[in-house]
Amino acid sequence: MSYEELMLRAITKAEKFKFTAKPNPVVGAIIIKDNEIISEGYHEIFGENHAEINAIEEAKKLLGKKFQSFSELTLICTLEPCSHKGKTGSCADFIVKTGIKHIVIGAIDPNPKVAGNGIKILKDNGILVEIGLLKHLVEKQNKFFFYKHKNKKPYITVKIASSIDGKSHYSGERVFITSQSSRNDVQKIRAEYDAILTGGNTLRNDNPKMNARVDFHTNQPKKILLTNNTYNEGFDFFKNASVDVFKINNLKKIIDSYANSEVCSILIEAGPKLVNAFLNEGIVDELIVYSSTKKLGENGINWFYEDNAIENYGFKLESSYKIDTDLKEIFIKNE
Ligand code: AOF
Ligand code: ZN
Repeated sequence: MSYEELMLRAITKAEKFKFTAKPNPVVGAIIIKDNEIISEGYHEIFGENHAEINAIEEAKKLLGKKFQSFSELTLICTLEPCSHKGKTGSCADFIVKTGIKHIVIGAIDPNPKVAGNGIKILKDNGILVEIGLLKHLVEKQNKFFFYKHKNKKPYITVKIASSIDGKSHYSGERVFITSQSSRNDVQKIRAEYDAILTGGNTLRNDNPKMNARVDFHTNQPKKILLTNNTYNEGFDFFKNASVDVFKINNLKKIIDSYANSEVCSILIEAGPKLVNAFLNEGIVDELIVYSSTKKLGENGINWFYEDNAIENYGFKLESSYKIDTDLKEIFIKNE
């Protein structure tokens, strides 16, 4: 296998751990001798071993059997090995100690704690380092992680469900507008995000749980509540969850306060007032609209006040497809 084929294998197999590694990036590492794979490792679970450590531990079991010294081996890893002593220790230092002499890296880690420092440790210790193989795939695979560090803010998506006449709900009442299949789709989207944000009105009207109810293992999103009123922690939203609560004033500041946290992406599920306030601030990157064929009529509350509000907020349609009789449209900020 060529280095490129091996890198592709590491990227592909790392993807399996997307929901249990988040908000960390998924990372894969493969150790080879000449053209033979000696071992593989992945960052499987948030807070646990990084990919390189898993690969090295596996290789150690074969020392003296399949190879005589780590200096005979090449390590291929999708992301730059970390330099910081985070939850599990520095991968770069760990690699140096093994005596590996050749490393092929996909993308440089954009986390300011690492950002080239891992590569420096490797090079300073006489390791031959090649950088950038299939970099774009690694960046795409960890879209939220790269976005957060590049833009110093998490990726923000707003999700709304609309009736055919553009309404959100009846005043103070919970209604299900879209089909069960669309609502299942929302659960999967929740699982992809690091945090879910809602407002006090939605909390009081709907008593939503806002967790990801999916049939696979996922790290549950953290929760964020924006409210100017007193609230009661008896709401389902607070059950088994860590919740950050903010007063609604400077939305941009609230989002920016996550720049140095582990949160790389936030899904906003709120009512028209808060959703429009976020869109007005220009800090939303993506808008997902589920539209049903149901009509709410005159007593329904409008999502938007203009017909072409979404375009006026600067979004363009990225994709559109049917879910049962509903329509799911994804809009991306036009930059
Ligand atoms: C690696 N290999 O497999 C991963 C890396 O909190 P920690 O200690 O788990 O560190 C998380 C950070 O480490 C994460 O933000 C990213 O910069 C890097 N991820 N690095 O060498 C890995 N998952
Ligand atoms: Zn590491």
